[in-house]
Amino acid sequence: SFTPTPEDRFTFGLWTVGWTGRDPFGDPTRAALEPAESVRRLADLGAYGVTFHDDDVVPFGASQADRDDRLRRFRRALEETGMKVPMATTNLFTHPVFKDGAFTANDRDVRRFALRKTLRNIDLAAELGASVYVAWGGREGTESGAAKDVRVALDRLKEAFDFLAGYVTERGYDLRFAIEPKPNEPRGDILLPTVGHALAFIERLERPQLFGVNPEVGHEQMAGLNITHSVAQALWAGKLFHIDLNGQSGIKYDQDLRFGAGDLRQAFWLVDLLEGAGYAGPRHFDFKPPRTEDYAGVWASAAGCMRNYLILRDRAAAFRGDPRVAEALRAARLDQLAVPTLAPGESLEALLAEPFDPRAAAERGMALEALDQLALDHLLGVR
Ligand code: 3MF
Ligand code: MG
Ligand code: MG
Ligand code: MG
Repeated sequence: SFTPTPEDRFTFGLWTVGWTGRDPFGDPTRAALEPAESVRRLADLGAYGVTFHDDDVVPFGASQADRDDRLRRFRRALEETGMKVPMATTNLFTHPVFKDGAFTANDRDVRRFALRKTLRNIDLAAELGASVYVAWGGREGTESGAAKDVRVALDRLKEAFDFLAGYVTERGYDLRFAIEPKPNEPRGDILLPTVGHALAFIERLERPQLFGVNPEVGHEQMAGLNITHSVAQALWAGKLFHIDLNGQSGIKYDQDLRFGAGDLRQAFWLVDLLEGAGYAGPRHFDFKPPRTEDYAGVWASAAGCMRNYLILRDRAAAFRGDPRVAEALRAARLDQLAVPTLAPGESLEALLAEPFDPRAAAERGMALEALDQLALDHLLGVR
C-alpha cells in the first residue's frame, strides 16, 4: 500500500496547500487557510512536518499581540499533532518594498530591512527546531541590462550570507542555509539561476560549510536542465541540504504541479537517486494545487504528492532489484565506469605505450536502449 507515515519524512510548505489561487491573470479561487488547519490536515494525511515563510504564519507588519496570538495557535497545532518544522525561510519577495530585490536591492535601506526581517525569522526557526534555513532570492534579479551591476550585486549577496552565517554561529544555532536556485519568474533573470551557479557561489563565502542548496524540480526544468543531474552533483559536493519536490512540463512558467505530474520519467530517476544515495533529509513538497480545485482537491493534490513518491520509490526498488537490470547494467558497462581510469602508481610510459584499436572500440554498442526499456517497464508497472 502507498499510504504515507511520518517515517517517510514528507513535509509541505504552508504556502503550498495555503495558496489561494491568485495568479497574474486572476483573483483567488479559494478562501485563506489557517496555518493550524493545514498542520492538522497534513498530519491526518500522514505527513511528518511543515515549513513556512515568516509571513505565512504572521502577516507582514502584524502587531506584537497579533504575532504572539498567531504563533500560539501554530505552536498548539504542532504540539497536538507531533508535526515537525525542519525548515523555515523568509518572504523577501511579496511586499512591494522588495520590488528591486532584498539582499541585492539597489537601495541600501531596503537591504538592511531585509537582513532584519531574516534575523527575526531565523530566531523563530531555531526556536521551532528547524535545522535548515532556505534562501530563495526571487526578486534578486533584473529585467534590463544596466539595472544592476551583477558583480557588485554578488558582492552584496555574499555580504548578506556571510553576515547571516556569522549570526547563527555566534548564537550557537544548529542551523545551516540552503540556497534555492531559479532561473526566472518573478524577475526576468534571477541571480544564481541554477544549482551549478549556487554551488560555485557557495565556495566564495566565508563559511561555505554552513551553505548547501535546495534544488526545486521545476526550477531546474524551467532552464531545460535535468534535475536528477543537478541533484546528483549537489550530492557529490556534499551540498544537498534540502529539496523542493514538484512537477513541471518543460520550459515554461513555474508550474509547481504536484510531485509525479509533469515529467514523470525525471521524477522516477530523481526518487531512484535520492533513495539510492541514502538522502536522509525531508522529502519536501513545494507545489501549488491548481486554482481549479476546491479544498477537497487541495487535499487530494497533497495526498497525491506523497502517494506518487511512494509509488516511484517502490518502482525504483523493483528496477534496482531486478536481475535482468543487473545484467543490463553490466552490458552497458556501468561497472567499468566505477573503475579509476589510471591504476594506482601506474607509469606514464604504460599509459602512453598501451595499444588501442579505436575502430573496434567505436563499433561496440552501449546497450543503453535495452537498459532504458527495462526502466520504463518497471516505471509503467508491467514488470
Ligand atoms: C518560488 C519558490 C519559493 C521557495 C520558498 C523557499 C514560494 O518558485 O519555489 O516558494 O521555495 O520561498 O522555500
Ligand atoms: Mg516552482
Ligand atoms: Mg516555486
Ligand atoms: Mg521552491
